[in-house]
Amino acid sequence: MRAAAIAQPNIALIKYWGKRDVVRNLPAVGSISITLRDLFTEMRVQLDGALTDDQLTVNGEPDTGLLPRLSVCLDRVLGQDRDPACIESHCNFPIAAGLASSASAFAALTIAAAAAADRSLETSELASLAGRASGSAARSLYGGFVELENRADDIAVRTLRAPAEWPLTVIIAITASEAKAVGSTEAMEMSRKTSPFYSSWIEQQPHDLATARDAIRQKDFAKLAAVSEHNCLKMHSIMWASRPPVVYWNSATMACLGTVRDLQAQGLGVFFTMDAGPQVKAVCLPDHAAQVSEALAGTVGVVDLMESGLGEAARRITTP
Ligand code: 2P0
Repeated sequence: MRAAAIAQPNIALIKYWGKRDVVRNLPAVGSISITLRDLFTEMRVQLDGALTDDQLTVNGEPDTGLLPRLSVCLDRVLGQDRDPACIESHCNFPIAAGLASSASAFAALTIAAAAAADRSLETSELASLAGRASGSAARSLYGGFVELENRADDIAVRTLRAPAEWPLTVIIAITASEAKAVGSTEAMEMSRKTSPFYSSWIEQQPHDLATARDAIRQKDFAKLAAVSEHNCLKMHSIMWASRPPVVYWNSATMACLGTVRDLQAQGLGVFFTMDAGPQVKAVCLPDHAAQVSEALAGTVGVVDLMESGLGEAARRITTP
C-alpha cells in the first residue's frame, strides 16, 4: 500500500485560461505545452488504515495548506471509502509562484495513489483524473511537446513530438519567489466573468493551436516563437482588462522581456512566455542557451535562474 511517482512541470506555449465547467474542472480551450526535464515533484503515498486523517509533508515539513486539494484528488482516484494516506512531497523549485508546481504535484500524486492501491489505469485515465485536480496536470502525464484537446465531456491528451526529436532549452528567470497573491483558478474565473476580451480569446484559440501544431511538426522555431509570444500576451491582456485587474508581472518581468527582444534582434533563437506569476520562461535553441542565460542573469531584478531541457512523462518510481 505504498508507492512513489515523479512528475515534471510543464510550460504552456498555447495557454489554458478559463474553464467551461468549473465543477468538473474542464478547460474552456485546448492547450499545447512542453514538459520539462530538470524540475520535478516526487510524491510518495502510503495508504494506512491505522491513520485517522490524511497527512502531508512538503520537503520534510508538515503542510496543511495544500492537503485538502490532495485529499480530494485521492478520493477521485481511489474512491471516498479509501484508507487515509500519508503523503510525502519533494519539490526542487518554488511552489505556487507560477512555475506549474500544481501540474507536477497532481500528476505525480495521481500515479502514486493508483499504484499504492494496486490499480492499473491507462495514462489517458490518469490524465483525466489529474486534470480534474488541476487542468495543467493532465499534460504532465505526457512528455515532450504535448497537446490537450477538449472532448465532449472530457479531455484527450497526446504527445505531438518526443523531447529528443526537437530538444529545446528553457531558461527560467525567477523575479520573485513568494507565492502569488491571486491563484490561477480564481483569476481564470475573474477573466471569464468580467474581461471584455474573453470571448475573442475563446474564438481565436483553435487558430493559435493549429499554428503551433504546424510549427512543432515542421520544427519551425520562428513560427512557434511568434504564436507562443502572441498567445501568452493575449492571455495576460485578458487578465489586465478584467475587473478587478489581475497583473502577475513586476518590473523585472518587463526587463526580462526587453532582454529577450534584444537577444532576438541579435539573431538568437529565443522567445518568452509567462504564466500565472512574474517569472519569465525563455525557450531557446540549445546552442543559444548560454548567451540567453547570461543575458537574463544580468537583467535588473532577476534573483535566480533555472535551466531545463525537455523531459519525459510522469512515471512511477521505486522507493528505497
Ligand atoms: C497553463 N496556467 O496552460 C496555464 C497558463 C497558468 C497560465 O494552467 O484551476 O493550476 O488548477 O485547473 O492548471 C495554471 O492553472 O489551474 C495554468 P486549475 P492550473 O499552464
